[in-house]
Amino acid sequence: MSETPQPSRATLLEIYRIANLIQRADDRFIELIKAGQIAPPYYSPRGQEIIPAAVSVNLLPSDYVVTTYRGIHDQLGKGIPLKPFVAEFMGKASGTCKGKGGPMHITHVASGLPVTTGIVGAGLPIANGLAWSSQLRKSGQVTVCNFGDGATNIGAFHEALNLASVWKLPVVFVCQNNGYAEHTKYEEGTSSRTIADRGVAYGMPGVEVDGNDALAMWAAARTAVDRARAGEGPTLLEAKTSRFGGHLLGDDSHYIPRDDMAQAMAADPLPRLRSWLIAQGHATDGALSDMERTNEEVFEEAVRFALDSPFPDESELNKDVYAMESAA
Ligand SMILES: Cc1ncc(C[n+]2csc(CCOP(=O)(O)OP(=O)(O)O)c2C)c(N)n1
Ligand SMILES: [Mg+2]
Repeated sequence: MSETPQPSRATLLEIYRIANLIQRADDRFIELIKAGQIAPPYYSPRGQEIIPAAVSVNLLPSDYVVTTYRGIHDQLGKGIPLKPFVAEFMGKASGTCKGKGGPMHITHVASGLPVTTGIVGAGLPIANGLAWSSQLRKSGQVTVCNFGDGATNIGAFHEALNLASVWKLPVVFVCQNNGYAEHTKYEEGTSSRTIADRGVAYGMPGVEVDGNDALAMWAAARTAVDRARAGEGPTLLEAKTSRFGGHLLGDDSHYIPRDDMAQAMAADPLPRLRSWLIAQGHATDGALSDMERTNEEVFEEAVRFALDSPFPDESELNKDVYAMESAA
């Protein structure tokens, strides 16, 4: 674990609680899919939980988070309410988007989650728009924009970083570098040694950080969020992490060397954080077990709520989809 600055004990426990909730959600979604109870396309964030957990404890409820199809960790980190979250994942009428977003487009404006996109790189210019709006309104809100390493080879990434820097937008770009874009290994698709270097090219701090180290991730996020909130402009964080499986559930990940996968899983950041919290005297094993049990119970309640909810009615098909001209 890295050294200073140090988050409070309460913050560390909150990071663990969020990361454990993400893991619980991920395990349960995979179980439900494998049992044939639901059949969504599923892009697991397993291995990447620490990033949103450590970023989100630095955010205010009014701040914005933009994410992608691999986004349940970011949504849970931002504090999306569990029942309508799980219902949206299952495409149910009681979901945050009335079942019309589905697993890849879970949004919830009230939680500060206005955009979840399946288009690689598309979130960045939209995040700039949100940040620009905050800047014009002088609202003090910060926008965190999450995306993968593959997204940094899309034109929109470069245009967005340039404009955010020129206009000193209050945005934190968080590249969750899991080493793969679908089946393509980082080195085979990306020319620069690090993604962080690309931030420097656009005149903003480009920070490489171990996204699996809760303290390092928390400190990097805190600096970037503070900088954005103070009106000093954007930061690009490159959070190094690992994907514990294929691109989506059902992909056997044959293209990832078995040794690499085994090594990543052996360094699972969650048990590492758990043992560290106990060793440092921040929590007892019993207290963490209680926390894990509570996460399991509240998540299970949300699963039951979602399974029992109906799908949207046919009459909902065109509602909230097109901007209709008023008949009056
Ligand atoms: C513009 C665009 N091109 C291609 C795709 C197909 N696609 C979906 S996910 C993905 C890989 C993205 O990798 P990365 O940005 O590293 O994110 P990760 O899946 O690793 O989180 C690709 C190429 C897409 N959705 N959008
Ligand atoms: Mg990736």
